[in-house]
Amino acid sequence: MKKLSYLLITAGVILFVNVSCDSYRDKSEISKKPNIVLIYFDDLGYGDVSACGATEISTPNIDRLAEGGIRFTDAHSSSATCTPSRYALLTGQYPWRNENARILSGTAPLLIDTSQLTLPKLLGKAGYHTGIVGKWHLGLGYGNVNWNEHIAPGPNEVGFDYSFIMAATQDRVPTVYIENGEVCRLEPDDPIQVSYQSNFPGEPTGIDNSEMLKMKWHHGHNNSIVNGIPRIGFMKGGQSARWVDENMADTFLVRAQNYITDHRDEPFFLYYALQQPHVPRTPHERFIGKSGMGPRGDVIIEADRCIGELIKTLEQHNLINKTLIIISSDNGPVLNDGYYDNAAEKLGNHNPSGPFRGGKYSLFEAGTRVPFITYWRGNIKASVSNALVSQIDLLSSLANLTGGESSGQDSYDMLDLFLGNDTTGRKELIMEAGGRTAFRSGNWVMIPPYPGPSIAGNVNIELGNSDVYQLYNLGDDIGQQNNLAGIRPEKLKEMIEEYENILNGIME
Ligand code: NG6
Ligand code: CA
Repeated sequence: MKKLSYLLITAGVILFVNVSCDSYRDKSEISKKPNIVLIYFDDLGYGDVSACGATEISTPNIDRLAEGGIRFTDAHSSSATCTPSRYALLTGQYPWRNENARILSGTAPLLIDTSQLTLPKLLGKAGYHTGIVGKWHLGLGYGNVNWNEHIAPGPNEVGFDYSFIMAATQDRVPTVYIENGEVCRLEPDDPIQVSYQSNFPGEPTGIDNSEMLKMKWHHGHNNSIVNGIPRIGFMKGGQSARWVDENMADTFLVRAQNYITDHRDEPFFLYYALQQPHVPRTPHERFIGKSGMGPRGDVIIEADRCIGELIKTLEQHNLINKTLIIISSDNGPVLNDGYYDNAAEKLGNHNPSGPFRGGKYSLFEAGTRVPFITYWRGNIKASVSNALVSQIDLLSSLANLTGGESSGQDSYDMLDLFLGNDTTGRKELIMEAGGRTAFRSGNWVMIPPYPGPSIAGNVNIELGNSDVYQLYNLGDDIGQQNNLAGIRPEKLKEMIEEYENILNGIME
């Protein structure tokens, strides 16, 4: 009996020691994991950031991160528009693999399958608390959701523990904030109705009620009027829930700051998806006139200031050395994207596309070449990298950083590059714009022939369409002016083969 109880006690002690060691080890490993803050702009061009060469506008807070971290000069979003880029960012999968990954309406169903691996899911499994604050634009529910009930599936069902979002874009209805699937400040006696087909009888529209507008529409954007701004889509009700555009930057900032404060004692991942400088550009009055370039410049300054405030919050909680900050944009820039806001008229010498051709919607370089900065005080050494980088690689790279599961297919583990321990970038990349794709390999870009206008008239951007193949060598032609397809047939053939192999799933 004595022997037995001795044995039991010994076993118990061993068990106890093992359990406590294990839990200690888990805890210490988790506490070594940095927080991750992903700051994602909407339509910010490479040339819109002073650290990336802009001289007519000043973005001191982004610049501080760029100068103390790694500034990538050849980084790409996966698409020249929003939804596909965000899809790729969160799933690590090329958007052209999913034919529904196109600019979504405000009533579109959730684009990401709830069984798919996502960045927040893998970070959640690796011990992180995960939150999104800002623009979603990846669809909600099963389409045409009832906005007056719990809205699901959405961000919370694809891995985010916390969400405070706008459903689609600032110019699309419904113009309300949604927190963890519930429309904020909604009164039950004033339910929300949304349609992208037809107006609700008696509701004013941009076409019929121009006297109510404080911002005039140029193309599209002439459906329901909210806050004096005509939108895409029709909406009725939910008066108390409607956002005030001029307060949106502050609203998202405060939510993002609160998220950091609430989760300061555990590893967290915050996806801070800024709405600027997408249309409608509505700076708070504190920022009106600050850029001298009209609302587009003013909201870039506003967003830069928000980033400064967010960094202060991290500093106040002593988290700045424990946080990897990544800044980028979902696609290239556009000036007139549907409203008269003087973006083109007041541009002066500013060039939002930097030295690159095209812009948002374009297969040319400025469609997807965007600012990209990694910053981790005390851990990343300041440098500038010319390596070819894609946002699609964040998923596998952050999986490596945090010990999480990675996807393998399109997303490569480039952690060493992102942290400055290696200088080797991607070899190749497929860019997407409105369902069209182009191919990058080394310094070479190949754009297959596509029908359609070469310039999108309304937005005045060269789309990259042509009757013939285009082949550019960015090594000595960064502005894509010399089509070499005719004089380098062997290179063109090689590029087409490599491109088709990837499209057809034949990997090297
Ligand atoms: C386009 C809108 C544009 C913008 C874009 C989405 C019109 C005429 N144009 O259809 O204003 O909302 O969609 O931008 O409606 S994105 O950055 O979210 O992809
Ligand atoms: Ca965008």
